[in-house]
Amino acid sequence: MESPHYDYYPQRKLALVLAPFSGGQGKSGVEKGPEYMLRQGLAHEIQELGWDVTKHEPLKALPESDEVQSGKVKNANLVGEATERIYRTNLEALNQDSFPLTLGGDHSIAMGTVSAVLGKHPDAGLLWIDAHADINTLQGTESGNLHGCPVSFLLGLNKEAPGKLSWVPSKLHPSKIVYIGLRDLDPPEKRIIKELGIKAFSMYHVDRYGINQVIEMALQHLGNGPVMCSYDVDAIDPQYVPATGTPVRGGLTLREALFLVERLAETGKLVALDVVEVNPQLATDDVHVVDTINAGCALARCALGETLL
Ligand SMILES: [Mn+2]
Repeated sequence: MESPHYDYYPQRKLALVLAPFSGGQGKSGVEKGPEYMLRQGLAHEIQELGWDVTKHEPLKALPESDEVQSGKVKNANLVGEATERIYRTNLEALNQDSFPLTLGGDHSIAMGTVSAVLGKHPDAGLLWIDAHADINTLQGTESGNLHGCPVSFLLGLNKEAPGKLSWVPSKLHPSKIVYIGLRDLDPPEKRIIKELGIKAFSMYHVDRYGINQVIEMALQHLGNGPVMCSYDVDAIDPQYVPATGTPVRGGLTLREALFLVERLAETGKLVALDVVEVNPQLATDDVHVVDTINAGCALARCALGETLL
């Protein structure tokens, strides 16, 4: 493997953005993800890879709960407030030529991180690695949990965004997102993906072509511009990552999961990374916590230049 370089970050500055947020779903504990990954030594490990790391906490003093409920969607104002703060922090980092690494938190935070990348790089492609498509609309969502909806907001599929969610600029074009790892979609989500012609590699495609060809096809689809990766750890099989809110069996092996980000790093085109849905509180024993936190940290390190040789 070629030693990773970063076309957009010759100075190797990195903004570590902590997003301890759980308002996009119903299980508590996912807000502990960043703290656990930091305690594992992640910031230091990233420094060892040659990055100059600054820490950012945009969600300090965030209201604890949402007073207003909008229809069947839960915590619209809270999610709106949190994601807008994350957006501002990430955009500022990008404008200062810092790589934003955002640690979640649930996946609703990607409304902020992806919008920031598209604000800085309007031609950026988005790689969404996940067991779920997270593309439910306000009409389509069964649960009302906004962590299942960020992509629909980014694409502008909701005519009217409730409450404080109205800030989301919806600049993502359907041709600029590619999914990898899908295996648990709601029927309306499958319809949207087909109708919009969104490139999606499910676990079927991983089995059919192998992970190497899947990532090459995904990169080819996104073109030669900058690439952001929003990585939901539930893309990885629960055998390796048990402590996450919505585990689905039959996922990526740990090596496949790490290979994806190793390969992304190798392209030199990576501009931002989210690692989300790490929930140490859902572990049934200490081994589960350790496995999950280790996997989350390894994803970040591999994306930031760690190689096996
Ligand atoms: Mn997700």
